[in-house]
Amino acid sequence: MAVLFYSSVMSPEPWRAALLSRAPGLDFRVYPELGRAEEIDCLLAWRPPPGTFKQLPNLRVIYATGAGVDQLFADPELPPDLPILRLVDPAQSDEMAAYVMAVVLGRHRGLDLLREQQRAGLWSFPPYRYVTEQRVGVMGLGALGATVARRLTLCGFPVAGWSRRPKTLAGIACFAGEAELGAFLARTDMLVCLLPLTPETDGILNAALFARLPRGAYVVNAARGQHVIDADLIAALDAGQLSGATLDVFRIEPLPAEHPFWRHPAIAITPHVASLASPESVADQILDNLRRLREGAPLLNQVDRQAGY
Ligand code: NDP
Ligand code: OXD
Repeated sequence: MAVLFYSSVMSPEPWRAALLSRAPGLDFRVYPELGRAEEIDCLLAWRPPPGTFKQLPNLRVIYATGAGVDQLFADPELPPDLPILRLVDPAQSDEMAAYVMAVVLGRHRGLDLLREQQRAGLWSFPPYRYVTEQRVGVMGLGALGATVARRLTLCGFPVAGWSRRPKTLAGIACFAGEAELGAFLARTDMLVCLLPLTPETDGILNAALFARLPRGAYVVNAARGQHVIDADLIAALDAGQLSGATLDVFRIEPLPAEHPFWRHPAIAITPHVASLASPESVADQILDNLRRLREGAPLLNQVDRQAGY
């Protein structure tokens, strides 16, 4: 069984090391060194270059090197009937929780403002808000969102979550579907987006949604840039409907130099660094799925092509 690895951003070496230390016999190849292409069963990739699928006549499975798979669906050459697998990595969920906690806590305690005061030599008490008064809402209660929501409750924030299907999570007010979106937004002072990008969620962070948040709400998007209607976000910030936003993901990455987000005083930008899957932490699940593929057993963490995630 041969695995072909491709990434334009990650080195193959940690992946090779993590997989081969556990399965020394694994045939691990790195694009564009395909060898005998007909031997390749599994493509392990983020955004394979155009034409890749045509070169792999006996491909049996496509494995995303991350949690999101929208980048694969965006490929017009994606074979229509091959299983798509994604990584569900507890280490990546911890990393995402660390990122969201850093943003939420920093914003909650006004660290940017305090640093500005320090630069001005100013000793002044900004208005105080208790954690119990800062209502956080997490859109998406999947592998990442559920971990983030749980972690936030440990700080004492009142936390709610919104998902497609109804859920029960201890200590979290759970809302589901379009019918409950309004109630979820109305009680949310800090909104964290951890939705997958699908036809249903494309452009969901738009003017109409911002208007349903309490005035002065804060938005954190660590999911995908296409969730945000950029002009609507800027308009909501300029009108004071939103007080600020932290964005980790963008419609075009790297964010073009001329994009107004770079210079907006109420926007904080991070360059798609919120979390990364760890090869060491996911190697066992990849090898388990390769074994399942060999034995014809059901595959784990398979994407529902109908739902798009
Ligand atoms: P999951 O598939 O585990 O969870 C997705 C969640 O979103 C589920 O709770 C699902 O609901 C919910 N959802 C999907 N569609 C809708 C909808 N139409 N309405 C309401 N809720 C919906 O995904 P992950 O948690 O693993 O990852 C989420 C996303 O985070 C990824 O797709 C990726 O885009 C992004 N990401 C960003 C990273 C970064 O560094 N910035 C790193 C990793 C991921 P239900 O539970 O009912 O299915
Ligand atoms: C992912 C990502 O989806 O890094 O894993 O964005």
